[in-house]
Amino acid sequence: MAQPAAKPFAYVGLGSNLDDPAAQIRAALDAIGRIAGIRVLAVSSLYRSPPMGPPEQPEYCNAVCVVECGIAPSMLMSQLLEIERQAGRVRGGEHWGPRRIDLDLLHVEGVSSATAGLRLPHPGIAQRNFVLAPLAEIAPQLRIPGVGAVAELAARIPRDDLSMWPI
Ligand code: PH2
Ligand code: MG
Ligand code: MG
Repeated sequence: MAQPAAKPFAYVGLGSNLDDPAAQIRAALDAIGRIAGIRVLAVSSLYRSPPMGPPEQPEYCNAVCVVECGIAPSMLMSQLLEIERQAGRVRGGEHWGPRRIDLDLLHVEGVSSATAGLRLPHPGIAQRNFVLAPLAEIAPQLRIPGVGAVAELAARIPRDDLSMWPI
Protein backbone atom coordinates (compact mmCIF):
# COMPACT_ATOMS: atom_id res chain seq x y z
CA MET A 1 0.00 0.00 0.00
CA ALA A 2 1.25 3.51 -0.75
CA GLN A 3 2.69 5.41 2.19
CA PRO A 4 1.12 8.79 2.90
CA ALA A 5 3.39 11.61 1.74
CA ALA A 6 5.77 12.76 4.48
CA LYS A 7 4.77 16.10 5.92
CA PRO A 8 7.61 18.60 6.03
CA PHE A 9 8.68 20.22 9.26
CA ALA A 10 8.06 23.96 9.50
CA TYR A 11 9.71 26.33 11.98
CA VAL A 12 7.81 29.27 13.42
CA GLY A 13 9.31 32.18 15.37
CA LEU A 14 7.16 33.86 17.99
CA GLY A 15 7.76 37.31 19.47
CA SER A 16 5.90 39.71 21.74
CA ASN A 17 6.68 42.79 23.78
CA LEU A 18 3.23 44.05 24.83
CA ASP A 19 0.43 42.99 27.19
CA ASP A 20 2.11 40.17 29.13
CA PRO A 21 4.46 38.89 26.41
CA ALA A 22 4.88 35.37 27.82
CA ALA A 23 1.11 34.92 27.98
CA GLN A 24 0.81 36.17 24.39
CA ILE A 25 3.39 33.61 23.26
CA ARG A 26 1.66 30.77 25.11
CA ALA A 27 -1.75 31.73 23.71
CA ALA A 28 -0.30 31.84 20.19
CA LEU A 29 1.27 28.40 20.66
CA ASP A 30 -2.13 27.04 21.68
CA ALA A 31 -3.69 28.63 18.61
CA ILE A 32 -1.00 27.17 16.33
CA GLY A 33 -1.82 23.75 17.78
CA ARG A 34 -5.43 24.22 16.68
CA ILE A 35 -4.60 24.89 12.99
CA ALA A 36 -6.04 22.04 10.92
CA GLY A 37 -3.28 19.96 9.34
CA ILE A 38 -0.61 21.11 11.80
CA ARG A 39 0.92 19.21 14.68
CA VAL A 40 3.23 20.96 17.12
CA LEU A 41 6.27 18.75 17.72
CA ALA A 42 8.46 20.86 20.01
CA VAL A 43 8.55 24.28 21.62
CA SER A 44 11.68 26.08 22.83
CA SER A 45 12.17 27.91 26.10
CA LEU A 46 11.09 31.53 26.27
CA TYR A 47 13.90 34.08 25.84
CA ARG A 48 14.20 37.73 26.77
CA SER A 49 16.07 40.26 24.66
CA PRO A 50 16.24 44.01 24.11
CA PRO A 51 14.37 45.31 21.08
CA MET A 52 16.05 45.12 17.72
CA GLY A 53 14.94 48.38 16.11
CA PRO A 54 13.60 51.47 17.87
CA PRO A 55 15.05 51.33 21.42
CA GLU A 56 12.14 53.06 23.21
CA GLN A 57 9.96 49.96 23.54
CA PRO A 58 9.70 47.09 26.05
CA GLU A 59 12.00 44.09 25.87
CA TYR A 60 10.83 41.11 23.85
CA CYS A 61 9.86 37.59 24.71
CA ASN A 62 10.78 35.14 21.91
CA ALA A 63 10.40 31.44 21.25
CA VAL A 64 10.45 29.02 18.31
CA CYS A 65 8.32 25.97 17.63
CA VAL A 66 8.57 23.21 15.06
CA VAL A 67 5.43 21.76 13.51
CA GLU A 68 4.61 18.93 11.18
CA CYS A 69 3.02 20.77 8.29
CA GLY A 70 0.29 19.08 6.28
CA ILE A 71 -0.84 22.28 4.55
CA ALA A 72 0.75 24.57 1.96
CA PRO A 73 3.27 27.07 3.36
CA SER A 74 1.15 29.96 2.06
CA MET A 75 -1.83 28.53 3.94
CA LEU A 76 0.22 28.19 7.12
CA MET A 77 1.36 31.79 6.73
CA SER A 78 -2.19 33.05 6.33
CA GLN A 79 -3.26 31.05 9.40
CA LEU A 80 -0.42 32.65 11.38
CA LEU A 81 -1.53 36.10 10.24
CA GLU A 82 -5.07 35.26 11.30
CA ILE A 83 -3.84 34.24 14.78
CA GLU A 84 -1.99 37.58 15.02
CA ARG A 85 -5.17 39.39 14.01
CA GLN A 86 -7.35 37.51 16.48
CA ALA A 87 -4.85 38.25 19.25
CA GLY A 88 -5.51 41.92 18.58
CA ARG A 89 -2.31 42.82 16.80
CA VAL A 90 -2.54 46.30 15.37
CA ARG A 91 -0.56 46.68 12.16
CA GLY A 92 0.69 49.87 10.56
CA GLY A 93 2.78 51.19 13.47
CA GLU A 94 6.44 52.12 13.13
CA HIS A 95 8.81 49.67 11.48
CA TRP A 96 10.01 47.12 14.07
CA GLY A 97 7.82 48.87 16.61
CA PRO A 98 6.19 47.17 19.62
CA ARG A 99 3.73 44.37 18.95
CA ARG A 100 1.43 42.14 20.92
CA ILE A 101 2.31 39.10 18.86
CA ASP A 102 4.47 38.41 15.82
CA LEU A 103 4.49 35.01 14.16
CA ASP A 104 7.19 34.53 11.55
CA LEU A 105 7.43 31.50 9.33
CA LEU A 106 11.18 30.89 9.47
CA HIS A 107 11.69 27.83 7.34
CA VAL A 108 9.75 24.97 5.75
CA GLU A 109 11.77 21.90 4.82
CA GLY A 110 12.32 21.69 1.09
CA VAL A 111 10.71 25.05 0.35
CA SER A 112 12.14 28.32 -0.86
CA SER A 113 9.91 31.24 -1.69
CA ALA A 114 10.50 34.81 -2.76
CA THR A 115 7.02 36.23 -3.15
CA ALA A 116 6.11 39.59 -1.60
CA GLY A 117 4.06 37.97 1.16
CA LEU A 118 6.31 35.04 1.92
CA ARG A 119 10.08 34.85 1.86
CA LEU A 120 11.50 31.46 2.80
CA PRO A 121 13.82 30.90 4.45
CA HIS A 122 13.07 34.04 6.48
CA PRO A 123 15.81 36.55 5.60
CA GLY A 124 16.60 37.53 9.22
CA ILE A 125 17.43 34.14 10.73
CA ALA A 126 21.24 34.30 10.68
CA GLN A 127 21.44 37.78 12.25
CA ARG A 128 19.09 37.29 15.21
CA ASN A 129 20.20 35.63 18.42
CA PHE A 130 16.59 35.61 19.65
CA VAL A 131 15.77 33.31 16.72
CA LEU A 132 18.95 31.20 16.58
CA ALA A 133 19.15 30.35 20.29
CA PRO A 134 15.61 28.93 20.58
CA LEU A 135 15.87 27.29 17.16
CA ALA A 136 19.13 25.55 18.11
CA GLU A 137 17.47 24.32 21.29
CA ILE A 138 14.78 22.37 19.40
CA ALA A 139 16.53 21.69 16.06
CA PRO A 140 20.29 21.50 16.62
CA GLN A 141 20.82 19.31 13.54
CA LEU A 142 18.91 21.57 11.19
CA ARG A 143 20.69 22.96 8.14
CA ILE A 144 18.84 25.69 6.32
CA PRO A 145 19.77 25.94 2.64
CA GLY A 146 21.33 29.30 1.87
CA VAL A 147 21.54 30.17 5.58
CA GLY A 148 23.68 27.51 7.24
CA ALA A 149 23.85 24.98 10.05
CA VAL A 150 21.74 26.22 12.92
CA ALA A 151 24.01 24.88 15.68
CA GLU A 152 27.06 26.56 14.14
CA LEU A 153 25.28 29.87 13.60
CA ALA A 154 23.90 29.77 17.15
CA ALA A 155 27.32 28.98 18.62
CA ARG A 156 28.88 31.93 16.82
CA ILE A 157 26.34 34.70 17.38
CA PRO A 158 26.89 36.98 20.43
CA ARG A 159 24.26 36.47 23.09
CA ASP A 160 25.30 38.69 25.99
CA ASP A 161 21.99 40.58 25.67
CA LEU A 162 19.90 37.38 25.63
CA SER A 163 18.56 35.68 28.77
CA MET A 164 15.81 33.31 29.77
CA TRP A 165 12.41 34.92 30.27
CA PRO A 166 11.82 35.07 34.04
CA ILE A 167 9.23 32.53 35.22
N1 PH2 B 1 10.90 41.52 16.32
C1 PH2 B 1 10.85 42.60 15.57
C2 PH2 B 1 11.60 43.82 15.86
N2 PH2 B 1 12.48 43.69 16.96
N3 PH2 B 1 13.40 42.52 18.75
C3 PH2 B 1 13.48 41.41 19.50
N4 PH2 B 1 14.31 41.36 20.52
N5 PH2 B 1 12.71 40.32 19.22
C4 PH2 B 1 11.82 40.31 18.17
O1 PH2 B 1 11.12 39.32 17.94
C5 PH2 B 1 11.73 41.48 17.38
C6 PH2 B 1 12.54 42.57 17.70
C7 PH2 B 1 10.04 42.62 14.34
O2 PH2 B 1 9.44 41.45 14.07
MG1 MG C 1 9.42 39.32 13.31
MG1 MG D 1 6.30 39.18 11.34
